[in-house]
Amino acid sequence: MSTVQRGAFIVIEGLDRSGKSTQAALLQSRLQNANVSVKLMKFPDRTTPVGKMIDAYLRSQSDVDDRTIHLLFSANRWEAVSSIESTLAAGTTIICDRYAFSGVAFSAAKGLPLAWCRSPDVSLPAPDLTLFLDISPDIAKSRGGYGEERYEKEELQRRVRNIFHQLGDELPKDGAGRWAVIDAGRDLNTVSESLWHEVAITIHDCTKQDSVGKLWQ
Ligand code: 2DT
Ligand code: MG
Repeated sequence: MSTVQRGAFIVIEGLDRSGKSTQAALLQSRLQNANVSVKLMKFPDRTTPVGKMIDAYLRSQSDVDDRTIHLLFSANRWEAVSSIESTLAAGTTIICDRYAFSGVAFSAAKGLPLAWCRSPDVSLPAPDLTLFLDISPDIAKSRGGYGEERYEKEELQRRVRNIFHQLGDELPKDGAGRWAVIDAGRDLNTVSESLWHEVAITIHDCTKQDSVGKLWQ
């Protein structure tokens, strides 16, 4: 029996309005054109029962205690783990719009202790590559649609950005599990080219590894 090379687990992180969803879709079609099997995922996944509670909270239709909502965001990732693992094992690359770094950054920016925020996500599948779309909160704000949901406030986004950088600084700049900072204040095509460059390296390297790593352990 021939073994299938596993897919790469690629996460896109960044502030609201940094272009994550647009770039994830561009990356998906570019990979498809290159005959790479690819699946798009996004967290929070608002379609599951847990995701529906998160959605109501984000749209301010419900109030949930800070620690409780944090654990729901984490649960929303854990409920996807078997699907992530089987997708990668089947040779399909995952492009994931937000992940555990958003989980820690937003809750810690609200004032919860960083170590506490991290712990429920420890040992989730570790991304092979995290692309951090870095943008200043004032540029993000000027992109429109800002302020519709909870968390879309400049002062909070500033704190979130700092924590993202702190989390990224702990990760390697090269090799497995690396964190790549992408200047997302540039035009769409330039950003897309940068992402493509990073992704191509990871997909190439990833085929040499057996299984996906575990986050923060
Ligand atoms: P979107 O705008 O991407 O739908 O995100 N968030 C996200 C958290 O607070 N914790 C998490 O674990 C995740 C994945 C970031 C909606 C908001 O939810 C925040 C923005
Ligand atoms: Mg949003």
